[in-house]
Amino acid sequence: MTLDDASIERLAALLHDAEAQAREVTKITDELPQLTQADAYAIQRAILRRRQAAGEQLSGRKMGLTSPAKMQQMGVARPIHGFLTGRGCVADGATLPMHGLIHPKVEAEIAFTTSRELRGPGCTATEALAALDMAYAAIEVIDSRYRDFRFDLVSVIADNTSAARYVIGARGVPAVGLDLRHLGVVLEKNGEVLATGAGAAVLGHPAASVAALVNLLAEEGEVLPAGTLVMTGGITEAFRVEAGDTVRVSVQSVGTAELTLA
Ligand code: OOG
Ligand code: MG
Repeated sequence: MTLDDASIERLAALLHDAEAQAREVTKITDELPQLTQADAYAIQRAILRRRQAAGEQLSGRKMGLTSPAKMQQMGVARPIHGFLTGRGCVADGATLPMHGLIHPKVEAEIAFTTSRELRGPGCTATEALAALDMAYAAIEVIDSRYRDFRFDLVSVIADNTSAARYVIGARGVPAVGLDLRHLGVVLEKNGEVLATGAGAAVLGHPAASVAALVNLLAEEGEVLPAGTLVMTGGITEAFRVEAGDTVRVSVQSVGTAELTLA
């Protein structure tokens, strides 16, 4: 199915408004089961245009469903990408009000900035690795706009891969010299360990996630500019959070990121 422009705008408005009003909606493939992945990315781009028109700035890119734990938890086994805007950025250690969110979950991630432009198709993990600048511990707060946080590949792509808020550790380290596959990652809530993992959980190597992003962007005729912030995807399954919870992600040799929900 190739959606006409009016339908793309209608579905973008539906998901944009659901996000703005913190309201659940029925997943869009219930109404339109033939929607394709290309249709879904067209809806996602239309949401980005709406948000830019409202004054938001693109602040980075994210990959999702890049680890076995996430693929299993959500029942979707293909990596996807979404966008980040400045409105979603929460300072390391800050308090985030639950107000404005529907049913948030947190994820432990490794984030990077890039030092040179990357172009697909055919971008390799080795090329992506050479373009990494700084590495950071990160927390992603995901918040599907779909009822009961249930979706399929096409629906979640259109919903900007459940992106809601994100925390990048205040201090990062240069990525060069890090053994990214073997970096230990610990996700804690209120001082208790919820889950642990390693960099290799992310498509075998976190740089492979950056390369996959570049190749997905190429399908849409886009490049990854130098200086882009990239979140590479949840390393463990995601966990529900409630007001009063403090979440901390520690990435070995890299740093920490912390968030309190209120
Ligand atoms: C989709 C977004 C997944 C990740 O890091 O895997 C994601 C979802 O699970 O709601 O951000
Ligand atoms: Mg994520």
